Amino acid sequence: NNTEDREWRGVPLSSLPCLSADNLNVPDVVPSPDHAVLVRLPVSPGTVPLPHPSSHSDTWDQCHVRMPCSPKSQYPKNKDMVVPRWSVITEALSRKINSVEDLERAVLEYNSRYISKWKFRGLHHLLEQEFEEEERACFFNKTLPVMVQLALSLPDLVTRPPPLLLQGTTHSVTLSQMQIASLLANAFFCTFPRRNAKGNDTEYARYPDINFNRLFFHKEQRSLEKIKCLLHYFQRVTTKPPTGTVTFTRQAVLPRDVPKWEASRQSLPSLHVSSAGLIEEATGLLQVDFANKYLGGGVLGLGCVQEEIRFVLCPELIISRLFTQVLDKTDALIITGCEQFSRASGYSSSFRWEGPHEDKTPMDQWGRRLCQAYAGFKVIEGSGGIPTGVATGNWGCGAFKGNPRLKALIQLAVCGHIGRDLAYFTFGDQQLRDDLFTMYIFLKENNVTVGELTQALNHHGYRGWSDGSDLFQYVCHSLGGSYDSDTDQELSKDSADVRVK
Ligand code: AR6
Repeated sequence: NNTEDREWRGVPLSSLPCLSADNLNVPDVVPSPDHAVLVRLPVSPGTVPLPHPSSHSDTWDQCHVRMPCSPKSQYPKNKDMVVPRWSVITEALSRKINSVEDLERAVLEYNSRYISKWKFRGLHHLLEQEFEEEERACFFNKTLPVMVQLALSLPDLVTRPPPLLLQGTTHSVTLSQMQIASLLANAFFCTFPRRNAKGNDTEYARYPDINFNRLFFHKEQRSLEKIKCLLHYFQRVTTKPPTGTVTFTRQAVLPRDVPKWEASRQSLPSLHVSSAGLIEEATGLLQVDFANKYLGGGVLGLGCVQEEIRFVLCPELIISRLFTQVLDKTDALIITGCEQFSRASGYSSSFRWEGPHEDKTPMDQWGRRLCQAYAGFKVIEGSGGIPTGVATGNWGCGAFKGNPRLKALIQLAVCGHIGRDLAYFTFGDQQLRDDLFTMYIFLKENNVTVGELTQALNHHGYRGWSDGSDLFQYVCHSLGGSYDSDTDQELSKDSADVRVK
């Protein structure tokens, strides 16, 4: 069909290499000092993986998640007596919970320091005012009791604490979806110790929040919609246990391994640029998370943009917050295998939960869905197959107020350097789609390398051309094109017509 009528430019999306049974561009799941596999291998398709080791083995130190069920987690019952905190948790959650007040009371029994601080106003509003009586009854009588069981099965399901993914290290953790569900149920009941205290000198100051108390506080509609996504997730995993696994890989690039971008002689990748479609719809590509350095950003607060929305549609992503120390500039987190449970519409304040999503993405032999969410583009060592294309968009250009034209060219250069194709979703912006495509044609026709493009971008920065509106014009000019600044008429040296923006 006619290019002008299409919502996309460049190569068709289907031509980009993607994850599939024929292209397993993911590393194998092999236990090693750098890969903690908490399930027993091999896993058999369609059955819930068994935990590994088979009986509980506790570790309570600074390199592992401090588990709520560890006997070392103590709680001052009164002035004179300290008891295992897990026994207080078990007792509090084993009583029948009929209302949000009951839930709040139970949670505060083992978080008594926060009695005057935590208020589950949002959860109250949703369950007691927005939900129909039937939905409310279903939650308190059916879903919640099974969620309690799921949370209290933690010592049987997660038989050793996951290691912390520390800054500067390359390390993976593989968990079953059911183990994640149990950990998330604990986050829902706010059982994780040492994760509530604030302040720079606290043990977990450099980790994201994990207990859900903050999410339950907010009454804004977008927060209630996020809670709906999470309640739907719990309803699903408590009625039909998921059978897959998920691998979380923290990948650190050492300073000496950071590419010399300006010297790169790689050519630019193939480009698909579209004003329609969303990153998460690009099945099989590496789906970029516009991440906060505290992974998940405001997912458990008021945040409701790309990252937070992705995290509530695929709640297993949230568990990365339990063990991922704040990301550094050259760190990436790669999550392979998560499932999407919900559908949604809108964005930010118009975000709405729209109902269940059946995720049909196929799995690999370890039960991981062939879906990867990336906060970084590097190919993981040990991955077979052809590097899959990257699905991305206006990274850094919403909450972080960056310039989409600059961010698009940076991502184009990075993909070129590492040999991945690029699918760029402009989130409805047709002008950006057309400008980017025209710029790309100019770069390709002039055989501009990654290094030359990077030099032009860096030079632009040094010269203080910072408002960005003239970036493509500048890049074109500095790479040998010419333009007439009076008429805004842009001509490349090979007379490609670059529309000026
Ligand atoms: N698919 C394609 N493009 C999208 C999508 C999507 N699903 N969602 C949004 N966009 P933003 P940032 C486009 O603001 O500036 C969070 O709190 C849309 O044009 O999420 O990097 C994180 O935790 C949007 O304006 O990314 C961080 O703290 C643009 O992408 C912070 O925000 C940028 O989306 C990151 O902010």
